Amino acid sequence: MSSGERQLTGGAAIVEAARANGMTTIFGVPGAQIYPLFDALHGTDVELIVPRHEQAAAYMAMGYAKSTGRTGVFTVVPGPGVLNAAAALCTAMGNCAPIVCLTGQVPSSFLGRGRGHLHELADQAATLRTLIKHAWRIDSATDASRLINKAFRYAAEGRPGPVAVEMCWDTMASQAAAAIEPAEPPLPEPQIDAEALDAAVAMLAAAKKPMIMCGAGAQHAPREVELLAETLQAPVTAFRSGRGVVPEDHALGVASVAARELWDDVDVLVGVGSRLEMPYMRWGDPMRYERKPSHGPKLIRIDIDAAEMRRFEPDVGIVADAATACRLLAQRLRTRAAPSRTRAAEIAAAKRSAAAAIDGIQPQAAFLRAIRAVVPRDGILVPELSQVGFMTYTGAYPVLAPRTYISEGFQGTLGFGFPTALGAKVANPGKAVVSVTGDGGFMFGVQELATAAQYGIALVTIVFNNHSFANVLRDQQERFDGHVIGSHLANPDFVRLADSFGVAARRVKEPRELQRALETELAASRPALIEVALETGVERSPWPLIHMRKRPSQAPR
Ligand SMILES: Cc1ncc(C[n+]2csc(CCOP(=O)(O)OP(=O)(O)O)c2C)c(N)n1
Repeated sequence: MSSGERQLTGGAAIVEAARANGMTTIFGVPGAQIYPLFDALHGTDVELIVPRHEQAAAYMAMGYAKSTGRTGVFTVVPGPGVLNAAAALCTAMGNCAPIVCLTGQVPSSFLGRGRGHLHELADQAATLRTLIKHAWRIDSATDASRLINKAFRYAAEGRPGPVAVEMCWDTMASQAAAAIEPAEPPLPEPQIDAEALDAAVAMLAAAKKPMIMCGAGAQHAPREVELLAETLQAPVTAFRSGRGVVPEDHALGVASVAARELWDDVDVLVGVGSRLEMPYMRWGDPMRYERKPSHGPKLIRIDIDAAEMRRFEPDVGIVADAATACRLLAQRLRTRAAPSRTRAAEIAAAKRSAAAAIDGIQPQAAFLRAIRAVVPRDGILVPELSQVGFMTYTGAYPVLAPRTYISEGFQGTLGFGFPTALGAKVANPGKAVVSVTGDGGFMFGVQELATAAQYGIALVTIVFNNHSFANVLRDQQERFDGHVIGSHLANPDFVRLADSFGVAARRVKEPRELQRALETELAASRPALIEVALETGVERSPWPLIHMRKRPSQAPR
Protein backbone atom coordinates (compact mmCIF):
# COMPACT_ATOMS: atom_id res chain seq x y z
CA MET A 1 0.00 0.00 0.00
CA SER A 2 1.30 3.44 -0.82
CA SER A 3 1.20 6.26 1.71
CA GLY A 4 -2.28 7.42 2.67
CA GLU A 5 -3.89 4.16 1.58
CA ARG A 6 -6.03 2.16 3.98
CA GLN A 7 -8.09 -0.98 3.64
CA LEU A 8 -11.65 0.32 3.28
CA THR A 9 -14.92 -1.20 2.15
CA GLY A 10 -16.41 0.42 -0.91
CA GLY A 11 -19.12 1.91 1.33
CA ALA A 12 -16.55 3.39 3.73
CA ALA A 13 -14.50 4.81 0.87
CA ILE A 14 -17.60 6.53 -0.50
CA VAL A 15 -18.50 8.00 2.88
CA GLU A 16 -14.94 9.17 3.58
CA ALA A 17 -14.65 10.71 0.13
CA ALA A 18 -18.02 12.47 0.51
CA ARG A 19 -16.89 13.85 3.88
CA ALA A 20 -13.73 15.14 2.23
CA ASN A 21 -16.11 17.06 -0.05
CA GLY A 22 -17.86 18.72 2.86
CA MET A 23 -20.74 16.30 3.47
CA THR A 24 -21.98 16.90 7.02
CA THR A 25 -25.59 15.77 6.49
CA ILE A 26 -27.00 12.90 4.45
CA PHE A 27 -30.63 12.03 3.77
CA GLY A 28 -31.28 8.37 3.06
CA VAL A 29 -33.33 5.20 3.30
CA PRO A 30 -31.32 2.01 3.99
CA GLY A 31 -31.47 -1.36 2.24
CA ALA A 32 -29.31 -4.44 1.74
CA GLN A 33 -27.16 -3.20 -1.12
CA ILE A 34 -26.16 -0.01 0.67
CA TYR A 35 -25.71 -1.48 4.19
CA PRO A 36 -21.92 -0.95 4.04
CA LEU A 37 -22.49 2.74 3.33
CA PHE A 38 -24.80 3.07 6.33
CA ASP A 39 -22.33 1.08 8.41
CA ALA A 40 -19.61 3.54 7.44
CA LEU A 41 -21.79 6.43 8.67
CA HIS A 42 -22.07 4.75 12.05
CA GLY A 43 -19.87 6.49 14.58
CA THR A 44 -19.13 9.50 12.35
CA ASP A 45 -20.39 13.01 13.04
CA VAL A 46 -22.35 13.02 9.78
CA GLU A 47 -25.99 13.84 10.49
CA LEU A 48 -28.25 11.13 9.04
CA ILE A 49 -31.91 11.89 8.38
CA VAL A 50 -34.04 8.93 7.34
CA PRO A 51 -37.31 10.03 5.74
CA ARG A 52 -40.26 7.69 5.14
CA HIS A 53 -40.06 7.58 1.37
CA GLU A 54 -37.12 7.90 -1.01
CA GLN A 55 -38.70 10.81 -2.84
CA ALA A 56 -38.31 12.81 0.36
CA ALA A 57 -34.62 11.91 0.69
CA ALA A 58 -34.00 13.55 -2.68
CA TYR A 59 -36.31 16.52 -2.05
CA MET A 60 -34.67 17.12 1.32
CA ALA A 61 -31.26 17.12 -0.36
CA MET A 62 -32.70 19.62 -2.85
CA GLY A 63 -34.06 21.86 -0.08
CA TYR A 64 -30.68 21.65 1.63
CA ALA A 65 -28.87 22.63 -1.58
CA LYS A 66 -31.22 25.41 -2.71
CA SER A 67 -31.28 27.09 0.69
CA THR A 68 -27.51 27.05 1.21
CA GLY A 69 -25.83 26.81 -2.19
CA ARG A 70 -23.95 23.77 -0.82
CA THR A 71 -24.24 20.33 -2.42
CA GLY A 72 -26.95 18.11 -0.90
CA VAL A 73 -26.34 14.38 -0.53
CA PHE A 74 -28.79 11.49 -0.34
CA THR A 75 -28.55 7.73 -0.47
CA VAL A 76 -31.16 5.17 -1.55
CA VAL A 77 -31.23 1.58 -2.77
CA PRO A 78 -30.93 1.11 -6.52
CA GLY A 79 -33.85 0.32 -8.79
CA PRO A 80 -37.08 1.15 -6.97
CA GLY A 81 -35.29 3.41 -4.48
CA VAL A 82 -33.73 5.45 -7.25
CA LEU A 83 -36.97 5.50 -9.22
CA ASN A 84 -38.89 6.64 -6.15
CA ALA A 85 -36.47 9.56 -6.03
CA ALA A 86 -36.67 10.23 -9.77
CA ALA A 87 -39.28 13.03 -9.76
CA ALA A 88 -37.20 14.89 -7.22
CA LEU A 89 -34.07 14.35 -9.30
CA CYS A 90 -35.83 15.80 -12.36
CA THR A 91 -37.05 18.72 -10.27
CA ALA A 92 -33.52 19.36 -8.99
CA MET A 93 -32.25 19.18 -12.56
CA GLY A 94 -34.84 21.75 -13.61
CA ASN A 95 -34.11 24.15 -10.78
CA CYS A 96 -30.31 23.73 -10.89
CA ALA A 97 -29.82 22.21 -7.43
CA PRO A 98 -26.41 20.57 -6.86
CA ILE A 99 -27.12 17.11 -5.47
CA VAL A 100 -25.16 13.87 -5.22
CA CYS A 101 -27.13 10.61 -5.12
CA LEU A 102 -25.23 7.63 -3.70
CA THR A 103 -26.75 4.29 -4.60
CA GLY A 104 -26.07 0.60 -5.03
CA GLN A 105 -26.21 -1.89 -7.84
CA VAL A 106 -26.65 -5.66 -8.27
CA PRO A 107 -23.60 -7.87 -7.48
CA SER A 108 -20.91 -7.25 -10.11
CA SER A 109 -21.12 -10.72 -11.67
CA PHE A 110 -24.81 -10.06 -12.39
CA LEU A 111 -24.26 -6.77 -14.22
CA GLY A 112 -25.91 -6.78 -17.61
CA ARG A 113 -27.13 -10.41 -17.30
CA GLY A 114 -30.81 -9.64 -16.91
CA ARG A 115 -31.20 -12.44 -14.33
CA GLY A 116 -33.47 -10.31 -12.21
CA HIS A 117 -31.33 -9.79 -9.12
CA LEU A 118 -32.69 -7.68 -6.27
CA HIS A 119 -33.54 -4.11 -7.43
CA GLU A 120 -32.14 -4.77 -10.89
CA LEU A 121 -32.73 -2.22 -13.63
CA ALA A 122 -31.56 -2.91 -17.18
CA ASP A 123 -29.08 -0.04 -17.09
CA GLN A 124 -29.58 2.21 -14.11
CA ALA A 125 -26.82 4.70 -14.93
CA ALA A 126 -28.03 5.06 -18.52
CA THR A 127 -31.58 5.62 -17.29
CA LEU A 128 -30.38 8.28 -14.90
CA ARG A 129 -28.28 9.97 -17.55
CA THR A 130 -31.50 10.80 -19.41
CA LEU A 131 -32.79 12.62 -16.31
CA ILE A 132 -29.86 14.30 -14.60
CA LYS A 133 -26.42 15.78 -15.28
CA HIS A 134 -24.49 12.55 -15.10
CA ALA A 135 -24.38 9.07 -13.55
CA TRP A 136 -21.64 6.49 -13.37
CA ARG A 137 -20.45 3.42 -11.46
CA ILE A 138 -17.53 3.12 -9.09
CA ASP A 139 -15.95 -0.31 -9.61
CA SER A 140 -13.64 -0.42 -6.62
CA ALA A 141 -13.03 1.24 -3.27
CA THR A 142 -9.69 2.29 -4.75
CA ASP A 143 -11.48 4.50 -7.29
CA ALA A 144 -14.00 5.95 -4.83
CA SER A 145 -12.14 9.10 -3.83
CA ARG A 146 -11.42 10.17 -7.42
CA LEU A 147 -14.95 9.48 -8.63
CA ILE A 148 -16.72 10.98 -5.61
CA ASN A 149 -14.55 14.09 -6.02
CA LYS A 150 -15.67 14.17 -9.63
CA ALA A 151 -19.32 13.78 -8.58
CA PHE A 152 -19.17 16.74 -6.19
CA ARG A 153 -17.33 18.90 -8.70
CA TYR A 154 -19.70 17.95 -11.49
CA ALA A 155 -22.82 18.65 -9.40
CA ALA A 156 -21.63 22.16 -8.55
CA GLU A 157 -19.77 23.27 -11.67
CA GLY A 158 -21.27 25.17 -14.58
CA ARG A 159 -25.02 24.92 -14.36
CA PRO A 160 -25.44 23.02 -11.07
CA GLY A 161 -27.58 19.89 -10.94
CA PRO A 162 -27.88 16.33 -9.69
CA VAL A 163 -25.40 13.54 -10.36
CA ALA A 164 -25.56 9.91 -9.22
CA VAL A 165 -22.94 7.31 -8.47
CA GLU A 166 -23.64 3.61 -7.99
CA MET A 167 -21.52 0.78 -6.65
CA CYS A 168 -22.16 -2.96 -6.93
CA TRP A 169 -23.33 -4.80 -3.83
CA ASP A 170 -20.17 -6.91 -3.49
CA THR A 171 -17.85 -3.99 -4.24
CA MET A 172 -19.50 -1.89 -1.56
CA ALA A 173 -19.04 -4.68 0.98
CA SER A 174 -15.49 -5.77 0.17
CA GLN A 175 -12.28 -4.08 1.21
CA ALA A 176 -9.58 -2.68 -1.02
CA ALA A 177 -6.68 -0.29 -0.60
CA ALA A 178 -8.03 3.23 -0.88
CA ALA A 179 -6.58 6.70 -0.33
CA ILE A 180 -8.94 9.59 0.33
CA GLU A 181 -7.78 12.68 -1.53
CA PRO A 182 -8.93 16.23 -0.77
CA ALA A 183 -11.85 17.64 -2.76
CA GLU A 184 -11.03 18.96 -6.22
CA PRO A 185 -10.76 22.72 -6.56
CA PRO A 186 -13.47 24.28 -8.72
CA LEU A 187 -12.64 24.67 -12.40
CA PRO A 188 -11.46 28.10 -13.47
CA GLU A 189 -14.21 30.37 -14.74
CA PRO A 190 -14.73 30.49 -18.51
CA GLN A 191 -12.78 33.21 -20.32
CA ILE A 192 -15.27 35.95 -21.17
CA ASP A 193 -15.51 36.74 -24.87
CA ALA A 194 -14.28 40.36 -25.09
CA GLU A 195 -16.33 41.10 -28.18
CA ALA A 196 -19.53 39.94 -26.53
CA LEU A 197 -18.77 42.08 -23.51
CA ASP A 198 -18.09 45.12 -25.71
CA ALA A 199 -21.34 44.55 -27.59
CA ALA A 200 -23.31 44.30 -24.33
CA VAL A 201 -21.69 47.48 -23.01
CA ALA A 202 -22.57 49.36 -26.20
CA MET A 203 -26.15 48.09 -26.14
CA LEU A 204 -26.64 48.99 -22.48
CA ALA A 205 -24.95 52.38 -22.82
CA ALA A 206 -27.57 53.26 -25.43
CA ALA A 207 -30.47 51.81 -23.43
CA LYS A 208 -33.01 54.14 -21.86
CA LYS A 209 -35.17 51.56 -20.11
CA PRO A 210 -33.25 48.33 -19.54
CA MET A 211 -34.50 45.53 -17.30
CA ILE A 212 -32.65 42.66 -15.61
CA MET A 213 -34.20 39.24 -15.12
CA CYS A 214 -32.55 36.78 -12.72
CA GLY A 215 -32.75 33.02 -12.54
CA ALA A 216 -31.19 30.40 -10.30
CA GLY A 217 -27.82 31.23 -11.85
CA ALA A 218 -27.84 34.66 -10.17
CA GLN A 219 -28.51 33.53 -6.60
CA HIS A 220 -24.83 33.68 -5.65
CA ALA A 221 -24.35 37.16 -7.14
CA PRO A 222 -26.68 39.55 -5.25
CA ARG A 223 -24.10 42.33 -4.82
CA GLU A 224 -23.00 42.28 -8.45
CA VAL A 225 -26.55 42.19 -9.82
CA GLU A 226 -27.55 45.06 -7.55
CA LEU A 227 -24.51 47.05 -8.63
CA LEU A 228 -25.37 46.57 -12.29
CA ALA A 229 -29.01 47.42 -11.60
CA GLU A 230 -28.10 50.63 -9.81
CA THR A 231 -25.67 51.61 -12.54
CA LEU A 232 -28.40 51.18 -15.13
CA GLN A 233 -31.35 52.21 -12.93
CA ALA A 234 -32.78 48.93 -14.18
CA PRO A 235 -35.62 47.12 -12.45
CA VAL A 236 -34.59 43.58 -11.47
CA THR A 237 -37.22 40.90 -11.82
CA ALA A 238 -37.50 37.12 -11.52
CA PHE A 239 -40.25 34.55 -11.78
CA ARG A 240 -39.35 31.78 -9.34
CA SER A 241 -35.73 30.62 -9.08
CA GLY A 242 -34.17 34.09 -9.25
CA ARG A 243 -36.34 35.68 -6.59
CA GLY A 244 -34.70 37.66 -3.81
CA VAL A 245 -31.39 38.34 -5.59
CA VAL A 246 -32.37 41.99 -5.29
CA PRO A 247 -34.87 42.34 -2.45
CA GLU A 248 -38.38 43.07 -3.68
CA ASP A 249 -38.68 45.96 -1.23
CA HIS A 250 -35.62 47.62 -2.84
CA ALA A 251 -36.63 50.45 -5.20
CA LEU A 252 -35.36 48.38 -8.15
CA GLY A 253 -36.65 44.96 -7.02
CA VAL A 254 -39.82 44.07 -8.91
CA ALA A 255 -41.71 40.78 -8.95
CA SER A 256 -43.58 39.57 -12.01
CA VAL A 257 -46.72 41.74 -12.06
CA ALA A 258 -44.78 44.98 -11.67
CA ALA A 259 -42.29 43.74 -14.26
CA ARG A 260 -45.10 43.10 -16.76
CA GLU A 261 -46.38 46.60 -16.12
CA LEU A 262 -42.97 47.93 -17.24
CA TRP A 263 -42.24 45.34 -19.95
CA ASP A 264 -43.76 46.99 -23.03
CA ASP A 265 -41.34 49.94 -22.71
CA VAL A 266 -38.19 47.94 -21.98
CA ASP A 267 -35.55 48.43 -24.67
CA VAL A 268 -32.88 45.96 -23.48
CA LEU A 269 -33.42 42.89 -21.32
CA VAL A 270 -30.43 41.37 -19.50
CA GLY A 271 -31.11 37.76 -18.52
CA VAL A 272 -28.80 36.58 -15.74
CA GLY A 273 -28.69 32.82 -15.20
CA SER A 274 -32.29 32.52 -16.33
CA ARG A 275 -34.17 30.60 -19.02
CA LEU A 276 -36.44 33.67 -19.33
CA GLU A 277 -39.58 31.58 -19.21
CA MET A 278 -41.69 34.39 -17.78
CA PRO A 279 -41.49 37.03 -20.52
CA TYR A 280 -41.19 34.72 -23.50
CA MET A 281 -43.34 31.70 -22.59
CA ARG A 282 -45.77 32.97 -19.94
CA TRP A 283 -46.32 36.47 -21.39
CA GLY A 284 -46.09 35.22 -24.96
CA ASP A 285 -47.56 32.11 -26.54
CA PRO A 286 -46.69 29.12 -24.34
CA MET A 287 -47.51 26.70 -27.18
CA ARG A 288 -45.07 28.15 -29.71
CA TYR A 289 -41.33 27.58 -29.46
CA GLU A 290 -39.29 30.59 -30.45
CA ARG A 291 -35.65 30.05 -31.24
CA LYS A 292 -35.00 33.75 -30.63
CA PRO A 293 -37.31 36.56 -29.56
CA SER A 294 -39.53 37.60 -32.45
CA HIS A 295 -40.36 40.95 -30.88
CA GLY A 296 -39.76 42.95 -27.74
CA PRO A 297 -36.53 44.38 -26.38
CA LYS A 298 -33.00 43.56 -27.47
CA LEU A 299 -31.75 40.61 -25.46
CA ILE A 300 -28.45 40.09 -23.64
CA ARG A 301 -28.00 36.79 -21.86
CA ILE A 302 -25.40 36.00 -19.22
CA ASP A 303 -25.18 32.29 -18.51
CA ILE A 304 -22.51 29.85 -17.40
CA ASP A 305 -24.03 27.21 -19.70
CA ALA A 306 -23.06 27.85 -23.33
CA ALA A 307 -25.86 25.52 -24.51
CA GLU A 308 -28.42 28.05 -23.21
CA MET A 309 -27.38 30.46 -25.97
CA ARG A 310 -28.53 27.90 -28.55
CA ARG A 311 -31.77 26.95 -26.76
CA PHE A 312 -32.90 30.56 -26.84
CA GLU A 313 -30.72 32.86 -28.91
CA PRO A 314 -29.96 36.32 -27.58
CA ASP A 315 -28.66 39.32 -29.52
CA VAL A 316 -25.59 39.15 -27.29
CA GLY A 317 -24.62 36.03 -25.36
CA ILE A 318 -22.04 36.21 -22.57
CA VAL A 319 -20.95 32.79 -21.34
CA ALA A 320 -19.73 33.62 -17.86
CA ASP A 321 -20.31 33.39 -14.18
CA ALA A 322 -23.10 35.82 -13.27
CA ALA A 323 -21.09 37.64 -10.61
CA THR A 324 -18.09 38.24 -12.84
CA ALA A 325 -20.11 39.36 -15.86
CA CYS A 326 -22.35 41.72 -13.87
CA ARG A 327 -19.35 43.23 -12.10
CA LEU A 328 -17.50 43.83 -15.37
CA LEU A 329 -20.57 45.32 -17.03
CA ALA A 330 -21.19 47.62 -14.08
CA GLN A 331 -17.56 48.80 -14.10
CA ARG A 332 -17.60 49.49 -17.83
CA LEU A 333 -20.98 51.24 -17.69
CA ARG A 334 -20.32 53.39 -14.62
CA THR A 335 -19.65 56.53 -16.63
CA ARG A 336 -21.56 55.54 -19.76
CA ALA A 337 -25.01 54.44 -18.67
CA ALA A 338 -27.66 57.07 -19.37
CA PRO A 339 -30.98 55.67 -18.27
CA SER A 340 -34.19 57.63 -18.63
CA ARG A 341 -34.61 60.26 -15.89
CA THR A 342 -38.18 59.18 -15.32
CA ARG A 343 -37.21 55.57 -14.58
CA ALA A 344 -37.43 55.63 -10.79
CA ALA A 345 -40.91 57.16 -10.89
CA GLU A 346 -42.09 54.64 -13.49
CA ILE A 347 -40.85 51.71 -11.43
CA ALA A 348 -42.54 53.05 -8.31
CA ALA A 349 -45.79 53.52 -10.23
CA ALA A 350 -45.58 49.97 -11.63
CA LYS A 351 -45.15 48.63 -8.12
CA ARG A 352 -48.22 50.52 -6.93
CA SER A 353 -50.28 49.28 -9.82
CA ALA A 354 -49.05 45.69 -9.25
CA ALA A 355 -49.98 45.90 -5.58
CA ALA A 356 -53.52 46.91 -6.54
CA ALA A 357 -53.83 44.03 -9.03
CA ILE A 358 -52.49 41.53 -6.49
CA ASP A 359 -54.91 42.80 -3.90
CA GLY A 360 -57.74 41.80 -6.21
CA ILE A 361 -56.87 38.10 -5.94
CA GLN A 362 -58.39 37.04 -2.65
CA PRO A 363 -58.25 35.39 -0.24
CA GLN A 364 -54.73 34.32 -1.30
CA ALA A 365 -53.23 37.84 -1.20
CA ALA A 366 -54.42 38.40 2.35
CA PHE A 367 -53.09 35.04 3.56
CA LEU A 368 -49.70 35.71 1.98
CA ARG A 369 -49.55 39.16 3.52
CA ALA A 370 -50.22 37.55 6.90
CA ILE A 371 -47.39 35.08 6.36
CA ARG A 372 -44.96 37.76 5.16
CA ALA A 373 -45.76 39.88 8.20
CA VAL A 374 -44.37 37.14 10.43
CA VAL A 375 -41.53 35.51 8.48
CA PRO A 376 -38.25 37.40 9.04
CA ARG A 377 -36.30 38.76 6.07
CA ASP A 378 -33.98 35.77 6.06
CA GLY A 379 -36.80 33.28 6.68
CA ILE A 380 -37.37 30.70 3.96
CA LEU A 381 -40.65 30.04 2.16
CA VAL A 382 -41.26 26.89 0.15
CA PRO A 383 -44.53 27.30 -1.74
CA GLU A 384 -46.24 24.27 -3.27
CA LEU A 385 -48.30 24.23 -6.46
CA SER A 386 -51.57 25.47 -5.04
CA GLN A 387 -53.85 28.48 -5.13
CA VAL A 388 -51.79 30.27 -2.50
CA GLY A 389 -48.49 28.94 -3.83
CA PHE A 390 -49.17 30.15 -7.38
CA MET A 391 -49.93 33.61 -6.03
CA THR A 392 -46.41 33.81 -4.64
CA TYR A 393 -45.17 34.05 -8.25
CA THR A 394 -46.81 37.45 -8.57
CA GLY A 395 -45.13 39.36 -5.77
CA ALA A 396 -47.94 38.80 -3.28
CA TYR A 397 -45.19 37.46 -0.99
CA PRO A 398 -42.20 39.80 -1.52
CA VAL A 399 -38.94 37.85 -1.42
CA LEU A 400 -36.33 39.84 0.48
CA ALA A 401 -33.10 37.83 0.40
CA PRO A 402 -31.32 35.31 -1.84
CA ARG A 403 -32.09 31.60 -1.31
CA THR A 404 -35.18 32.32 0.77
CA TYR A 405 -37.78 31.24 -1.80
CA ILE A 406 -37.48 27.69 -3.10
CA SER A 407 -39.65 26.70 -6.02
CA GLU A 408 -40.42 23.62 -8.07
CA GLY A 409 -38.89 25.15 -11.21
CA PHE A 410 -40.11 24.18 -14.62
CA GLN A 411 -40.93 20.59 -13.66
CA GLY A 412 -43.95 21.91 -11.74
CA THR A 413 -43.77 18.91 -9.43
CA LEU A 414 -46.80 18.64 -7.16
CA GLY A 415 -45.72 17.24 -3.80
CA PHE A 416 -42.21 18.68 -3.79
CA GLY A 417 -42.93 21.37 -1.23
CA PHE A 418 -43.28 19.76 2.19
CA PRO A 419 -40.23 17.44 1.95
CA THR A 420 -38.12 20.16 0.29
CA ALA A 421 -38.98 22.53 3.14
CA LEU A 422 -37.95 19.87 5.67
CA GLY A 423 -34.54 19.69 3.99
CA ALA A 424 -34.25 23.48 4.04
CA LYS A 425 -34.98 23.51 7.77
CA VAL A 426 -32.42 20.78 8.46
CA ALA A 427 -29.85 22.94 6.66
CA ASN A 428 -30.96 26.16 8.40
CA PRO A 429 -31.95 25.25 11.95
CA GLY A 430 -31.59 28.88 13.06
CA LYS A 431 -33.88 30.34 10.41
CA ALA A 432 -37.66 30.37 10.15
CA VAL A 433 -38.75 27.94 7.43
CA VAL A 434 -42.36 27.77 6.27
CA SER A 435 -43.99 25.34 3.86
CA VAL A 436 -47.18 26.47 2.09
CA THR A 437 -49.13 23.65 0.49
CA GLY A 438 -52.55 22.69 -0.76
CA ASP A 439 -54.32 19.65 0.64
CA GLY A 440 -53.60 17.67 -2.53
CA GLY A 441 -49.88 18.39 -2.71
CA PHE A 442 -49.34 17.91 1.01
CA MET A 443 -50.75 14.38 0.86
CA PHE A 444 -48.06 13.40 -1.68
CA GLY A 445 -45.59 13.47 1.20
CA VAL A 446 -47.78 13.35 4.31
CA GLN A 447 -45.77 10.49 5.82
CA GLU A 448 -42.88 12.91 6.36
CA LEU A 449 -44.75 14.23 9.39
CA ALA A 450 -43.09 11.23 11.03
CA THR A 451 -39.66 12.49 9.93
CA ALA A 452 -40.40 15.98 11.25
CA ALA A 453 -41.44 14.52 14.60
CA GLN A 454 -38.63 11.96 14.88
CA TYR A 455 -35.85 14.47 14.23
CA GLY A 456 -37.60 17.49 15.75
CA ILE A 457 -37.43 19.42 12.47
CA ALA A 458 -39.07 22.71 13.45
CA LEU A 459 -40.71 23.42 10.10
CA VAL A 460 -44.09 25.13 10.13
CA THR A 461 -46.32 23.67 7.42
CA ILE A 462 -49.44 25.55 6.38
CA VAL A 463 -51.96 23.34 4.59
CA PHE A 464 -54.62 25.29 2.70
CA ASN A 465 -57.43 22.77 2.68
CA ASN A 466 -60.03 23.42 -0.01
CA HIS A 467 -60.95 19.74 -0.41
CA SER A 468 -59.95 19.76 -4.05
CA PHE A 469 -57.31 20.01 -6.71
CA ALA A 470 -58.63 23.54 -7.06
CA ASN A 471 -56.91 24.40 -10.26
CA VAL A 472 -58.12 21.29 -12.01
CA LEU A 473 -61.62 21.87 -10.67
CA ARG A 474 -61.65 25.46 -11.93
CA ASP A 475 -60.38 24.46 -15.36
CA GLN A 476 -63.06 21.77 -15.64
CA GLN A 477 -65.78 24.19 -14.62
CA GLU A 478 -64.62 26.99 -16.90
CA ARG A 479 -63.11 25.24 -19.90
CA PHE A 480 -64.74 21.81 -20.07
CA ASP A 481 -68.43 22.67 -19.73
CA GLY A 482 -68.48 21.90 -16.01
CA HIS A 483 -67.42 18.28 -16.56
CA VAL A 484 -66.02 17.87 -13.08
CA ILE A 485 -64.00 14.68 -12.84
CA GLY A 486 -61.24 13.58 -10.47
CA SER A 487 -60.80 16.94 -8.77
CA HIS A 488 -62.67 16.63 -5.44
CA LEU A 489 -60.71 15.26 -2.49
CA ALA A 490 -61.93 13.59 0.70
CA ASN A 491 -59.27 14.42 3.28
CA PRO A 492 -58.34 13.26 6.74
CA ASP A 493 -58.70 15.58 9.71
CA PHE A 494 -55.29 17.21 9.32
CA VAL A 495 -55.13 18.43 12.91
CA ARG A 496 -55.82 15.00 14.40
CA LEU A 497 -53.53 13.41 11.84
CA ALA A 498 -50.59 15.69 12.67
CA ASP A 499 -51.30 15.27 16.36
CA SER A 500 -51.08 11.50 16.02
CA PHE A 501 -47.61 11.89 14.50
CA GLY A 502 -46.54 14.09 17.42
CA VAL A 503 -46.61 17.29 15.37
CA ALA A 504 -48.26 20.32 16.98
CA ALA A 505 -51.35 21.24 14.99
CA ARG A 506 -54.17 23.76 14.89
CA ARG A 507 -56.87 24.92 12.50
CA VAL A 508 -57.56 28.50 11.45
CA LYS A 509 -59.86 30.17 8.96
CA GLU A 510 -58.90 33.80 8.56
CA PRO A 511 -55.65 35.57 7.63
CA ARG A 512 -55.43 37.29 11.00
CA GLU A 513 -55.77 33.97 12.82
CA LEU A 514 -53.13 32.47 10.53
CA GLN A 515 -50.74 35.31 11.34
CA ARG A 516 -51.13 34.75 15.07
CA ALA A 517 -50.79 30.97 14.75
CA LEU A 518 -47.68 31.26 12.60
CA GLU A 519 -46.13 33.71 15.03
CA THR A 520 -46.79 31.31 17.89
CA GLU A 521 -45.43 28.26 16.08
CA LEU A 522 -42.29 29.98 14.78
CA ALA A 523 -41.59 31.16 18.31
CA ALA A 524 -42.23 27.68 19.72
CA SER A 525 -39.62 26.30 17.29
CA ARG A 526 -41.12 22.84 16.99
CA PRO A 527 -42.55 20.77 14.14
CA ALA A 528 -45.97 22.24 13.47
CA LEU A 529 -48.89 22.09 11.06
CA ILE A 530 -51.48 24.81 10.60
CA GLU A 531 -54.53 23.86 8.59
CA VAL A 532 -56.35 26.74 6.92
CA ALA A 533 -59.92 25.52 6.45
CA LEU A 534 -61.44 26.89 3.26
CA GLU A 535 -64.63 26.28 1.32
CA THR A 536 -64.08 24.65 -2.05
CA GLY A 537 -63.87 27.20 -4.87
CA VAL A 538 -63.42 30.37 -2.82
CA GLU A 539 -60.08 31.34 -4.36
CA ARG A 540 -60.04 33.77 -7.23
CA SER A 541 -57.91 32.51 -10.12
CA PRO A 542 -54.31 33.71 -9.91
CA TRP A 543 -53.65 32.93 -13.57
CA PRO A 544 -54.55 36.33 -15.09
CA LEU A 545 -51.58 37.64 -13.08
CA ILE A 546 -49.24 34.90 -14.28
CA HIS A 547 -50.03 34.70 -18.00
CA MET A 548 -50.16 38.40 -18.73
CA ARG A 549 -50.56 39.10 -22.43
CA LYS A 550 -51.26 42.74 -21.57
CA ARG A 551 -50.07 45.16 -18.95
CA PRO A 552 -52.05 44.30 -15.82
CA SER A 553 -53.31 47.89 -15.59
CA GLN A 554 -54.77 47.57 -19.10
CA ALA A 555 -56.16 44.05 -18.81
CA PRO A 556 -59.90 43.61 -18.17
CA ARG A 557 -60.69 42.57 -14.60
C1 LIG B 1 -46.48 15.45 -10.08
C2 LIG B 1 -47.65 16.26 -10.50
N1 LIG B 1 -48.87 15.66 -10.64
C3 LIG B 1 -49.93 16.39 -11.02
C4 LIG B 1 -49.83 17.73 -11.29
C5 LIG B 1 -51.03 18.54 -11.77
N2 LIG B 1 -51.48 19.47 -10.75
C6 LIG B 1 -51.02 20.74 -10.65
S1 LIG B 1 -51.72 21.64 -9.45
C7 LIG B 1 -52.71 20.33 -9.02
C8 LIG B 1 -53.71 20.48 -7.91
C9 LIG B 1 -53.10 20.86 -6.59
O1 LIG B 1 -54.08 20.77 -5.60
P1 LIG B 1 -53.80 21.18 -4.12
O2 LIG B 1 -52.46 20.75 -3.69
O3 LIG B 1 -54.92 20.72 -3.27
O4 LIG B 1 -53.77 22.77 -4.19
P2 LIG B 1 -54.98 23.76 -4.56
O5 LIG B 1 -54.75 24.16 -6.00
O6 LIG B 1 -56.26 23.04 -4.35
O7 LIG B 1 -54.79 24.93 -3.67
C10 LIG B 1 -52.47 19.22 -9.82
C11 LIG B 1 -53.16 17.92 -9.70
C12 LIG B 1 -48.54 18.29 -11.14
N3 LIG B 1 -48.30 19.58 -11.39
N4 LIG B 1 -47.50 17.54 -10.73
